Amino acid sequence: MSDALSPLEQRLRAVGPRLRRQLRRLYGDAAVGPLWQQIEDVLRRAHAARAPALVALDEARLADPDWFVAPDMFGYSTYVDRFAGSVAGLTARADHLEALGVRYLHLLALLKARAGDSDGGFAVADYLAVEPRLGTMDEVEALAERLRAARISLCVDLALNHTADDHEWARRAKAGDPHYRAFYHVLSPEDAAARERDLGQVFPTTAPGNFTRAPELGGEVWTTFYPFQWDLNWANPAVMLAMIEVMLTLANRGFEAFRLDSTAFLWKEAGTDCRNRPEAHYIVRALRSALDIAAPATLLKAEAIVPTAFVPPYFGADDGAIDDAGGFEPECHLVYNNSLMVAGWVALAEGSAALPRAILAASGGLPRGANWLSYSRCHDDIGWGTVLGDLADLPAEVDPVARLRAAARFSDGQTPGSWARGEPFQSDGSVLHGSNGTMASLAGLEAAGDDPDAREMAFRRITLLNALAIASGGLATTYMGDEAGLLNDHVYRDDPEHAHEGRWLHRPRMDWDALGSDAARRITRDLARLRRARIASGGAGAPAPLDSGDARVLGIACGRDRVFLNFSGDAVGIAAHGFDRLSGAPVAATLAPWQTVWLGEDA
Ligand code: OTU
Repeated sequence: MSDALSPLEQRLRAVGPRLRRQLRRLYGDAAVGPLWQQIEDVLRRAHAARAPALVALDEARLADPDWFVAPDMFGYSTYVDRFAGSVAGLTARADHLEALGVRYLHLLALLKARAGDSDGGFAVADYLAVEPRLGTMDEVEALAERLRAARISLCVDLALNHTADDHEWARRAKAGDPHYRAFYHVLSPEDAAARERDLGQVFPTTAPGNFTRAPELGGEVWTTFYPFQWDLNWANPAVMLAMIEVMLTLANRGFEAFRLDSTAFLWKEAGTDCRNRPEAHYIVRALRSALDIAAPATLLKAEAIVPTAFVPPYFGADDGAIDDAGGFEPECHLVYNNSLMVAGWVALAEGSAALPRAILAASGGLPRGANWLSYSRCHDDIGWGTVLGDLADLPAEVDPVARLRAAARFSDGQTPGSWARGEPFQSDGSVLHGSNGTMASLAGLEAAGDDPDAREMAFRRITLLNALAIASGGLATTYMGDEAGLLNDHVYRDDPEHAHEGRWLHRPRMDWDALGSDAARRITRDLARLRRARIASGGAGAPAPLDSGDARVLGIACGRDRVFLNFSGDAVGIAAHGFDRLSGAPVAATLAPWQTVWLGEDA
């Protein structure tokens, strides 16, 4: 009977139908039989090879699926080399992460990348090897164990949409192997031109177009991003099989989370912009099902930098438009709340809390065992366009594009009086795209120079945005160097592999000496206070906006507490009384410019 079955067998029975349903939707009934046999074989082998410590983790997390939706969850994201040179160097610096209270560590550019320019590691040459400059997979396995003992979960990127053009699969395709040629999309120049008309541009200035001539393949290969990033053909079941095997192999090395890069782009369909297609969701649900069977401790995190309305389905769906099966089908445990991040910067530029309030209101209703990943900065630009629809829904006299252009210009320091020192990304400033810059440079610390008042205002803005990420309940993740107030780094312009890529502006090397600076001490002190306040509030999970009584002030209910964020440079009166957990003092009737107040319930 069922209790005589091993946990794996039980999960194969319980979750297997969900996985097969995705395969049927993607590849049709006829393909599923043989494919399932192969996948089941991969699942069994992966589970059999899973270390006892990880099997124990599986059981613990199955019993507590909300384990990562906790008030004390706090994340950190970094390039390994920029943080500490190597995996060994990072291991030696783990104490810095522990001191910050980190429970979740996302390592960028860890896997073996393409030779030469690799889009910051997002052109992967071998998913199962560590970038040789950084160390070995054995070292990473030891790091994962070391971190697990400190309750820090290790996350790695799984770039699903593309491989590097020097990945083994691409090399075999170039050598004429039809099995691997079918791993990619190869089109005639005419078909590519026809498709191009429906597609957007992620890197319009440095990598225009979505196709690249590949003479060895006899056509044009689909390259949504850089020409050396070849989009995988997920309509080919062999790609699914290969990627499930990659993912489970990595899970067995001790990675506890995968950041699914560029999830929106996985499925191509003629006549569409090839973003957020229903099949892209079925692919992610298939991966989730495979993990739920063979490595259920492992989290999936979706990176979908798309308009707000398209984002929640990456958590999974019920009987919605993208699911005809009935019953909730989970997708990712974590999804980046990119729109909230963008909204925070728009709010600072406008001195108004209207946009983040709208995004918070649209960010509720999460399924169990799911949470937003909230953040203020990451390794990418701030892409303004994703909140256009949200602005269009707000009552305002100014048209949304004009509003975002104004926010972009402000962030890029082009507006008189702006404190921000960002730079336009993929644009000379004439079209709306993105902005680069570190948290500190965008918030005014660079422009402040030695002026103590201006520095104080910059620190408040930094704390305000950290408060937005933390009080809104998500797994708040700080980007390396922001805790130290690192400023824009212009040296990339001298590096031939990076000079064309403005995002390196905000990917500085960690300055370990700077950690002792006044700026770093102030920022980390405030971060620690925010974290402690959230833990005391008991808040985590879907956000809840609160009426603050003033359009400049964002109110958020966090657990038992109420948090108020003044996005303006004005002193604003609030009708709140009690005790501020951040300052440890009674709350004044007036919020100072850019002040954050965290009102404890036990006030
Ligand atoms: C992701 O980003 C990564 O975070 C980028 O660093 C990579 O360049 C890119 O994928 C290709 O692997 O489209 O929805 O700054 O927001 O490129 C995912 C632009 C993406 C990024 C965008 C992004």
